[in-house]
Amino acid sequence: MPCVYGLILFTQSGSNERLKVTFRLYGLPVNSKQPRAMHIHEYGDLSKGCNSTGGHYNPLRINHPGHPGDFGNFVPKNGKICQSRYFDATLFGKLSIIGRSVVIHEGKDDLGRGGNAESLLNGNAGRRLACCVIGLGNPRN
Ligand SMILES: *[C@@H]1O[C@H](CO)[C@@H](O)[C@H](O)[C@H]1NC(C)=O
Ligand SMILES: [Cu+2]
Ligand SMILES: [Zn+2]
Repeated sequence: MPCVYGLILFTQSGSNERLKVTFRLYGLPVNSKQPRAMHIHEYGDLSKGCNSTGGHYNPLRINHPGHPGDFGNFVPKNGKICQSRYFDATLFGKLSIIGRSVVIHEGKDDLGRGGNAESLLNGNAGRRLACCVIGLGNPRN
């Protein structure tokens, strides 16, 4: 399994602004164009590695890929994923993602079109390569 490492930065200037997510991930196979799914998972619990982060964070009890942390698929370039995108997840209020986790998967997210029950839960994205807990950063940095 590749050793994926790096940083994911979440910034949102207010509860009515969109969340900007900057991915800087390294360590994927250099010559692979394999799309990798990324999601926010329910628990910030790494006691059994990425396996203890639970399923997708799904506060509104809806189907995949409608979850706030369904980031979709990322195709690495030279083993790296370096990009910023806006998403509907939030750092504010009851639906805050702080304390939850991000998981990058081995495979591609079928975006709910896989034709089975798992597809509407997790997009059949396969094994978990790496994960991290979403914590608070110092605003003065
Ligand atoms: C997590 O689950 C995978 C797949 O079931 C397994 O291969 C792996 O050993 C597990 N890792 C840990 C840390 O439990
Ligand atoms: Cu996931
Ligand atoms: Zn999902």
